[in-house]
Amino acid sequence: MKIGLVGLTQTGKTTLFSLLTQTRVSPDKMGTNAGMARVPDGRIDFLSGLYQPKKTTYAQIEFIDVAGLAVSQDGHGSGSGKFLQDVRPCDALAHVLRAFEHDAVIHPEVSLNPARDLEAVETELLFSDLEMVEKRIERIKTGKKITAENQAELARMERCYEWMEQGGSMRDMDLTEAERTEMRNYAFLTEKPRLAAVNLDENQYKSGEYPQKEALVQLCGQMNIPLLEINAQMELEISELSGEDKAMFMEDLGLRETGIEALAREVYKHLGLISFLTAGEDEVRAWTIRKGTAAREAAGKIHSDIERGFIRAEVVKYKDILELGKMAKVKEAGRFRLEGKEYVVEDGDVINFRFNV
Ligand SMILES: Nc1nc2c(ncn2[C@@H]2O[C@H](COP(=O)(O)OP(=O)(O)O)[C@@H](O)[C@H]2O)c(=O)[nH]1
Ligand SMILES: [Mg+2]
Repeated sequence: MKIGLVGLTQTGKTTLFSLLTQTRVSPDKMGTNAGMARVPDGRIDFLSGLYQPKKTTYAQIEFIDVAGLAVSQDGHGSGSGKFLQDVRPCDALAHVLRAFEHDAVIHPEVSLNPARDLEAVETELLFSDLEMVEKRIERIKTGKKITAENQAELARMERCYEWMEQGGSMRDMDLTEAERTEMRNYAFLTEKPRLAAVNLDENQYKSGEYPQKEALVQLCGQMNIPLLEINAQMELEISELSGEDKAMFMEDLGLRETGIEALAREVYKHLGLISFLTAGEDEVRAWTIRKGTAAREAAGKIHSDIERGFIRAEVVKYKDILELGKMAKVKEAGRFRLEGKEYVVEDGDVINFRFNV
C-alpha cells in the first residue's frame, strides 16, 4: 500500500512525512522521500500485552513524499514532470493543503486558499490523463488496422475525453463494472482514491477556523473525499517528546487523534481495507487485506504454503478476547468458529489457520 503525499511546495508534506514515518528529513532535502509508517492499533497493543510474544508487528503503510508542484501566475503547474512520475506508482493520494500562517514561509500563491490549491493539483492530474487519452485516440485513428476492438476502444476513449475535458475525473465517470475494469489498464491518475489533509497552525487548530474553510469543505464534499485537519509541525515536535510531556502537550493542544491515526483510519476506510490478526507466543501481528477477501486467500498473505494447504480457519473475534480477558476463556465459552475457505474474513478476526503441506 503506497500513499503519495501531494501538494504545492511549502504545504508541509515533508513535515508530515517525517511525522508519519518517524524519520527526520531536512525540509531542504531535494528529491523524493519514501518510508514506512506503523499503523497504530489498540488491538495489537492488547494482544501483545496478553501473549508477551517475541515479536509484535503492526500493519504498515508506505508513504511517498511526492515532489511539490510549483504553480505559476497563469495557474499552470511547473515541475510537473517529477510530480507525475512520483504519483504514478501510488495506490492512493493524500492532498496536503496549506492553511497555516508562517512569516518565514512564502506561499507560492501568496494568499492562503487551500481549496484553490487542491484544484491546482487536481488539474495537473487531469491534464496528464487527458493527454494520455488524446494520444491514444490519435494512435487508433492513424493506425492501419481497423478492428472491432479498436473501434470499441476508440468510442470509450472519446467518451473519456469528453468527460475529462469538462473537468470530470475518471473516478466519477459513469461506467459499467466491465468498462471500469477495462479502463483500469490505462492507470488513470484521476482514478486513484484521494483524501485531503489541511495543515493548520496552532491557533487555527484550536479554533477550528482557517482561511477559505467553507470553500474547502464544499469542494471536498463535491469530490466526495474525506477532509482531515492536522497540525503537522506541532505534532512532529510533540512526537519527539517523552511520555509525560507528550501527554501534557497533546492535551494542551487539544490533539484528539494523532496524524497517523486519522490518516490510517481514512486510508483503510476509503480503500476498503481491513485487518485480521494473528496471535501467539512467537508473534502478534496485524495483516492488511481488502474487504471481502476469503479465508483461504487471506491465509496466502501469511504464506503461500498456508494458502495451498488450507484446511480450516479457526476464528475468534477480537472483542470476545477483550471481553473475556484471554483466549482460553473464549474457547471455554465456545465463542470460536471453524470456517472453510470461502469464509469472508472480517475486521478484527483473530485467526489461526490449520493447514497441511
Ligand atoms: N506553522 C506551521 N508551519 C509548518 C507546518 N507544517 C510545516 N510547516 C513549515 O512550513 C515549511 C515547509 O514545510 P515542508 O514540510 O518542507 O513543506 P513541503 O514543501 O510541502 O515539503 C517548513 O518551514 C515547516 O517548518 C504547520 O503545521 N504549521
Ligand atoms: Mg518537501
